[in-house]
Amino acid sequence: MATTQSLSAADIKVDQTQCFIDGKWVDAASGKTFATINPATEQEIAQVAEGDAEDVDRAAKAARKAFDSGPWRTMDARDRGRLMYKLADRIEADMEELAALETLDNGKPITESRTADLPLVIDAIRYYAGYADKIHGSTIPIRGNHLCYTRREAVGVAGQIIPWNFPMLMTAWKWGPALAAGCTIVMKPAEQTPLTCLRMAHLAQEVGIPDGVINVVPGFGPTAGAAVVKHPQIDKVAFTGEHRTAQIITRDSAETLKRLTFELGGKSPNVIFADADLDAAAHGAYVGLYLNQGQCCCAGSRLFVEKSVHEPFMEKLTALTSSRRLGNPFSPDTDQGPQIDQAQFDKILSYIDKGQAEGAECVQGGKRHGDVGYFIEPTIFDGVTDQMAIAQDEIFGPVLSVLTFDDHEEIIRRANDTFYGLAAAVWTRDISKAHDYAARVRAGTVWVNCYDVFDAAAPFGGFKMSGYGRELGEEGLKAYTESKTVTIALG
Ligand code: TXE
Repeated sequence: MATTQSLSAADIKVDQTQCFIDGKWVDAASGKTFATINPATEQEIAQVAEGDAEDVDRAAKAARKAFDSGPWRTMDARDRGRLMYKLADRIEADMEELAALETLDNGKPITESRTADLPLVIDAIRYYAGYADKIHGSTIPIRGNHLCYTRREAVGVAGQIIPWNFPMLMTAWKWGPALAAGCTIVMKPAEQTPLTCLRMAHLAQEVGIPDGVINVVPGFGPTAGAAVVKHPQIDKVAFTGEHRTAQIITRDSAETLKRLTFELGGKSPNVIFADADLDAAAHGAYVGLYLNQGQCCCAGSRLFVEKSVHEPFMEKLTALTSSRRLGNPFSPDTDQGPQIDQAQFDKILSYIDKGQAEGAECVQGGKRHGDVGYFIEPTIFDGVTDQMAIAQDEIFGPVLSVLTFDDHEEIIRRANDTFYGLAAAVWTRDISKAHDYAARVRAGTVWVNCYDVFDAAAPFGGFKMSGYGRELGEEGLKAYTESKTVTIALG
């Protein structure tokens, strides 16, 4: 393969485009395919099998068999862990190729694929591999002459539905705990970005993860996704995406009472107090919003700046934003690639129009970049007020809303004035202020004097409409287990 210096879309091999069911690569039962598009060029990369209910049914039956009759759940837990370590090693060995495939399908800059996505993917799988043989219950002293203990057992077949913003990372965050717990998997990757998930399935087979343990059915949400949600042999659904889709999933899964975990959107408040290190805070605000073209569920898209430092802070932030280089995601100098597709591109531009119409001041960007590919200039709106659409809605693009505040009590109230609750951040040198904010802000993750710090060991998930359940860490693992209580009469 060419080095990333000279890499272009034509150099990247796209070998897996079919459904992966019971260890076999197969066309969709309908024979239908759909195009996956390179968002930097708007050109088709490949045709991919368009799975539907029939394919999901075959995948669910294969996963059920692999769970009920083994070998996965019945395998020595330490051997399961060993296969997961092998998968992580295999991904590491193919890191350059996987990073390039991710950049091709998603548009994210190659430097980010290589230095952020891939290392986090490998870390998540290794972290959970280490858990495989450490999942256990406890003994409980109950009344009478009894021995009572709990077992932590795999929940069964896990249906996993993921979005397009971090395709490989979302695959790893979902496969890691499921595999460690002994679950088998039916995954539906996002229709915009199926390629790296399919490549990972190929690598899983190569390292010896048994047939039927991991099944991947590419396709669309209302067809393949809905079939996963409704399938009676699937025990749990783990979903990352929009809250409206989660509401549909909740309704569709009611019949079979699936265990559900949801990681949804956000409108995360990033609060800069006047006593903060303003250089660090400006950098945190910049990364916290623009990372991944602004397509992060935890993007710090409501930036609150204490009024007394608004001017110097904005100077630093706009200087950083002006230095941002947009363009070919395969260039190692590129900071920002295209948005994922036409629909997201149109949605973001419509919010830029709304911001202008509502009277916010667009101090940077605000337009399409170039005339090919879904590129949008990094955009900053100043003078935003709480009720404007750009302060309320998840834009999921490189559009930052700047608001100002005067005091501590006011900012706690305003930070919480959203129906989301995924993440929040605060920048201050005052430890009491930081602790008070961390305790009172209603969000699943709070960053103090930092942003976007992720670790496979630290739980991640939302309050309110940002979801329920947690991914990562021990809590993420528990979501793939059931607790069983065993009571034995003694004599
Ligand atoms: O999400 P969807 P979309 C937010 C973000 C974005 C908006 C729309 O604001 O602008 O959602 O993005 C599958 N049954 N986030 O339309 O539709 C779908 O095929 C079962 C935040 O891409 O939620 C895909 O695999 N599955 C978010 C996955 O759900 C269904 C990341 C996500 O798609 C389905 C992405 C159905 N009825 C978007 N309908 C985050 N939290 O990071 C769709 N899907």
